[in-house]
Amino acid sequence: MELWFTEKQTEGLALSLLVTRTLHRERTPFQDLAVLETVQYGRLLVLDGVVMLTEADEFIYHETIAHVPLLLHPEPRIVLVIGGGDGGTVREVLKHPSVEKVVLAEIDERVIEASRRFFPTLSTGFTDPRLQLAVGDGIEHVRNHPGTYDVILVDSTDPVGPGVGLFEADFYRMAAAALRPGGLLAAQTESPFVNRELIRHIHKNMKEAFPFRRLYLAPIPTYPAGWWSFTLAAEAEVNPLEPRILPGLATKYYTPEVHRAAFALPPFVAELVRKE
Ligand code: AG3
Repeated sequence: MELWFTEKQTEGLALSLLVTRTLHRERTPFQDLAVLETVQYGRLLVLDGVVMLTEADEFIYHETIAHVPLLLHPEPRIVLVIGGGDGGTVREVLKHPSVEKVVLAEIDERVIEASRRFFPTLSTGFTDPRLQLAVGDGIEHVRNHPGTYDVILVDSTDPVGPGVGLFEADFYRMAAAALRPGGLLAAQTESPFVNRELIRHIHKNMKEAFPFRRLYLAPIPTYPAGWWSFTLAAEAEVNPLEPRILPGLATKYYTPEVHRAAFALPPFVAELVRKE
């Protein structure tokens, strides 16, 4: 008998992966957590029935959310990752020699534990002395740390369950206040193909706290519609097309050319975030 995991991505769209084994399943205090072995994409991390990552395509997402803002900042030293308990984003951030400290504000400790056990290639950063775990609410964390961070990365779930507040104007206001002068925020902002109204809504919510916002794109095969957006946000204008070059940065997706290409928006996507 074949066992298929299916994420219902929208009312009328689903992604299915053939599963050979359930490696782990638990009800954490926050959500339903599963680790499955798939035929096509290796191990799969699922929270509340939603794909968080697979071993096969996680590098695209994690390199894109981390290297784009870190290489646009002149010298990122203190970095905050909100969510991202799997460690993939932290792994990428730690590739930057200028980074002295990364704080991981993940609300669900069980995600960190599951990644340590089942995703050794993602959780490599958990033993790095530059990493500080701040298990708890990311919103509370930014509220309590004004003027602290060079870069904030919002590696959240979709805006349902524990992740909702991370898409609201109040959060963006506090996140902007948690940045040091010249600081940058980058957030995952859902699919430009099937979450169009949501992207408009997010940018509207960001507007007041972050006068400068730029959408950028990457293909993520296991996320809704296979095509994803991120948003770079800052208080003042930055030129997103001139990343620093970091010699020796080991990546499988990110290059300076891919970086520049990520900011090229087809008209039907640009229209979502056009200033009124
Ligand atoms: N990022 C999860 C993005 C949301 C995916 N949405 C979906 N499959 N419907 C967090 C996990 C990677 N660190």
